[in-house]
Amino acid sequence: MQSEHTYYSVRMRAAKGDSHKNGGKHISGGEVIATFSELESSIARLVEKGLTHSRGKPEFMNVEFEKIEQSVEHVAPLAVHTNSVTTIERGQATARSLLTEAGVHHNVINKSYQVLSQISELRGAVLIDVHTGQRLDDPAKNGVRVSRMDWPWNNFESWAKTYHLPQNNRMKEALVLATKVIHHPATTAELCWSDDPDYITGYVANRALGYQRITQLKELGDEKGCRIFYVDPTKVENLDAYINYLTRQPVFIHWEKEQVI
Ligand code: WAQ
Ligand code: MG
Ligand code: MG
Ligand code: MG
Repeated sequence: MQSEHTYYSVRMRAAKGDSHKNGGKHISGGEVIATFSELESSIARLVEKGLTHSRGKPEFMNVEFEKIEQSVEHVAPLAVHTNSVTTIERGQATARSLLTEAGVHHNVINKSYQVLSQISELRGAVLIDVHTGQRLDDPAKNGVRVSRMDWPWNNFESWAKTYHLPQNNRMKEALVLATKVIHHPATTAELCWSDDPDYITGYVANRALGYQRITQLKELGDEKGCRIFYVDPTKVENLDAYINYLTRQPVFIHWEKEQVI
């Protein structure tokens, strides 16, 4: 059974025109953790995700796996709340007020939206200094891609049933990412909406507020997405250590039934 305790990080990225490095259009990405026996099906699912994406037909795809040497950390999922809104204006106002509640000053929120408006294409997350509003990550890299996180399906399924939430793979992926990112003490909050033209729900996440879905943050058909991590640099030794956590530390989401009353 030794082999079932060995995990592999599996990653996919798909682009159109050329690879991301050479300025291609980001189509899709995906990252999961698999055991050796799950590798084949995990890879097949990621390839299908990239090949059938609403952002278009890829002309470049890279799929890779590598054995994980670090031990996997188990983290409980953030609590999910849904804020239903009927207009983008209400949705964006809700996002701003949740970010304020999370401790992000409105000047910093404004600065981060300015940074966002100057970016045409993202494949990962933008890191914003929560004290100054300055961008911390290297703009040449088009965002930091969080990796090495997953939520075993059975545990996710019983969680979703208990809370009467849809067993929606997109929400699962986003909640897994948000839970991992917020688990780091230097993350103050996250703001996200999809770059997929057919998906307009996004969220604000924070330790105290949990995962706050907002049902409309952009226009249907819009291919511009957003993922911002508001970072407190005084809570980590240096930026490399923070990015290393995001990209290298393996995390499994794990929900315990006993947590429910
Ligand atoms: N690490 C960092 N950034 C990422 C990652 C990742 N693993 N995956 C995606 N991004 C960035 C990237 O810049 C994309 O452009 C942007 O986020 C949006 O990614 O109903 O589907 O995968 O509760 O299109 C949220 C709401 C859905 C789900 C978010 O994002 C719900 C979504 P997408
Ligand atoms: Mg994607
Ligand atoms: Mg995704
Ligand atoms: Mg997308």
